[in-house]
Amino acid sequence: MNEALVYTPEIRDALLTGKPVVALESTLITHGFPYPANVETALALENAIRSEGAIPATIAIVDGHIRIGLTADEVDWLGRNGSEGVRKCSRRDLPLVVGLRQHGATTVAGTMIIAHMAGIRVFATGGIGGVHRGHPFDVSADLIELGRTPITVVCAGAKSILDLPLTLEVLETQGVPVLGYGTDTLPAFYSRSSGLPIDQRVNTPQEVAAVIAARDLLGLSHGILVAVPVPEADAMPDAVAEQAIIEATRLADAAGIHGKDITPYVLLKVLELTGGQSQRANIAALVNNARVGGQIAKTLTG
Ligand code: PSU
Ligand code: MN
Repeated sequence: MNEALVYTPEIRDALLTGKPVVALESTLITHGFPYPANVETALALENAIRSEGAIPATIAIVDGHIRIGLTADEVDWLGRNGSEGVRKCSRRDLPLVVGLRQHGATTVAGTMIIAHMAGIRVFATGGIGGVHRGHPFDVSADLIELGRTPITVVCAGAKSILDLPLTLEVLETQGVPVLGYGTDTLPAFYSRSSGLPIDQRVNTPQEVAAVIAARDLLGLSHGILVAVPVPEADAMPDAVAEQAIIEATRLADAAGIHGKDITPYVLLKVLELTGGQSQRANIAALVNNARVGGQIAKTLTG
């Protein structure tokens, strides 16, 4: 056990006794959805993981302490504080928040680093960061982290606020296998397909586990991306999602938003512009990914 981290008793026991654990990020709570949908979603994800017989570990930083697992009250506190008093934490932010005893919500990159420190192998989320449309030098730290930290990240692809072809190019350069879970193409978050080919289709948690085992056997240390299409019933018409994304991206440019603020700004604008529709697709994708993450974690420990 890494004693620099603070575990809930349930997760400490699970890790010591080899039970399946799935990590969850906290940026989607503080910067992804408005209150109270953020808190409801975070708790729904924990329940989805439990329904598969695995244990959820929501990761965040409270007063400089890295927490592996939060209570429901703490999730509520994070959700109410939102982006105000809580820093969005990728790799470069972690020493700042820990060293200066701040509060932090972890991104995909931040969550991967901490999950790896904790000995957790699977992490479920919604969309990963990528290369921003029209800003090819704004490459999310998520992609670089996937290239160097051996965590399996279950996602619904990436939102088309990103340049998806360039995002796949960077993943290739970083040596990250992109598995399509029951699909031959990269899912585009709100819709089931971007039309872009993935590296390999897999259909079962056992196949994902076989790829993870081979990565370890070969002594490779990169992450693996498992991309799961949003459930059919909750997918959004491409044109509706696309129009909202174009408008949200235009508003971000016009407002001079840049750096780490772009993704949260665009996500919340898309949500406003499409009302309940994008939120429903978003939550459905997250819950579905949490279930798949639970199944993969169970297969790894079974
Ligand atoms: N994409 C989503 N939902 C999210 C994020 C991305 O559809 O909540 C969050 C994740 O925490 C991701 C981060 O790791 O945004 C990426 O931010 P950036 O582009 O600044 O690296
Ligand atoms: Mn960026």
